[in-house]
Amino acid sequence: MSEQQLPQDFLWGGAVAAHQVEGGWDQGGKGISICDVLSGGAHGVDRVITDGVLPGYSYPNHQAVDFYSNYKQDIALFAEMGFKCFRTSIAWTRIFPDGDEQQPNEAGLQFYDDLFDELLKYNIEPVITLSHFEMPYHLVKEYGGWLNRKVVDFFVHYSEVVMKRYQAKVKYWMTFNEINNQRNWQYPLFGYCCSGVIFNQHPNPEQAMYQTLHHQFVASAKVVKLGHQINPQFKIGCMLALVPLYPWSCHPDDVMFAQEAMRERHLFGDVQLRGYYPSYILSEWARKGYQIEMEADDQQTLLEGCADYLGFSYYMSNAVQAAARDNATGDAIAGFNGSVKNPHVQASEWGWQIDPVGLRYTLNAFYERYQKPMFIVENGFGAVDRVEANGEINDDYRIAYLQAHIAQMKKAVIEDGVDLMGYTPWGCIDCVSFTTGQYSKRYGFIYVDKHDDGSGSLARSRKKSFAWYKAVIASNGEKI
Ligand code: P53
Repeated sequence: MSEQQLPQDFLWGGAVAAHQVEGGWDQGGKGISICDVLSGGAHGVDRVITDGVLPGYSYPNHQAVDFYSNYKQDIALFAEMGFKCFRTSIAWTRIFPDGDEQQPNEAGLQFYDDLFDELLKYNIEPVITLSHFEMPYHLVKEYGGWLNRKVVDFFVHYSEVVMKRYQAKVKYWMTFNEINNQRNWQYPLFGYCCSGVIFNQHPNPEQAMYQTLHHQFVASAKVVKLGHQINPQFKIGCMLALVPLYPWSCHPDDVMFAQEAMRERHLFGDVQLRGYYPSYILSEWARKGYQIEMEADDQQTLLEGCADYLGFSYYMSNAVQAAARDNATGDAIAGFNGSVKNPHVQASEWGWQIDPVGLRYTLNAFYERYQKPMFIVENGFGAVDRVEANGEINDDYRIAYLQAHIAQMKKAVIEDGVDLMGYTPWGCIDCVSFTTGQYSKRYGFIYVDKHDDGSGSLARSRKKSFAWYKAVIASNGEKI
């Protein structure tokens, strides 16, 4: 590698998740997943978690952008942009519709065989998340989600089936998408989508959150270990939402408070990449009197199942202030205690604070901490796009956002020496927003004609950013 360039094998690509693009929610023997019971919302209007699929609600994930039927055409467009990899997830409910079966659903397995073959046809590496907010609804109703230890075995069984089946097709895996979102337990959607648990419904919500997490940490470690036995070439990562929490000021109280607040991020990497619970969390549990149930060999399991790399999403930074430490807003994005608006950065229409330098800062902070390869598996700009009379979509704002972030990413790799595997912008094709359920919050290089009221032809078209990103990849990031 020349010192001025990104590595030649750098994995440029794009990212989505099964439930946000596939649709076909009841096709091919698929079971109901937790995102099939989420209504549509908007900025400031929460999605409703309904008790099963009910009449009178609209469920945007049921159809999404119908990638289930259109994946061949969509992958051809990814190939046209020059993708080296494509990140998506396997919908657990296509493989085990209820989650607690012994035998998998062959039609679901075949679907992903075909999908991966289509990618490999163009030399696009699949990068696969095992659990991206789409656990079987049955496991929530019957078992209470991940708070129940039995779910560990169901997940390990599912993971074993798919890792064995696709061992010759998929090399890059991740266990749980944004496992740390549920740390914001005040906001029901996060606990529900990460784990199928609404923490506020438990007498001690925070303790329930840590117990739930413990089960996922153990499951993640078991899957990493098992995956390496199935195919020693596998690279299995953890996946965190990395929103750095800056100190509001250089007042020592703010700096100390920001360090404490960052434990809301660090805990997850500390356990999954180092293999043990850090001292600060053990002290917190002792101080609060929390009893987290663990089995005798769990500590050994965590040590033996350290993830190979840190996959992460980066969209924004946040700031925290010691004096505001008791304000928990319960807000989806800035819901942490002490969160305050940063006056030095702009925000998107949805209030996500735009901070490209924060990406370089994050890459360095986490590389210094773990010394393991990193992979930016989500980054992007959710915006309303306008189709011109001539059909063009001039998304210069999206190009500007990605350009600025890629420039900082290059500094982190080239000037700072961070070991970075690749970059997959989020929602490379327009898809259903996770937090709001909207179609109108778009991220794609590829526009999909689909709207919040459910109308639209589902036709695909190339935005201005499509040609721009194609040139970025072709020049390995030289031309941005
Ligand atoms: P939407 C918070 C902070 C960073 C990333 O989100 C986040 C969140 C919300 O959990 O989520 C990721 O569609 C998530 C994707 C999601 C994407 O961000 O609400 O992994 O599933 O679509 C963008 O704009």
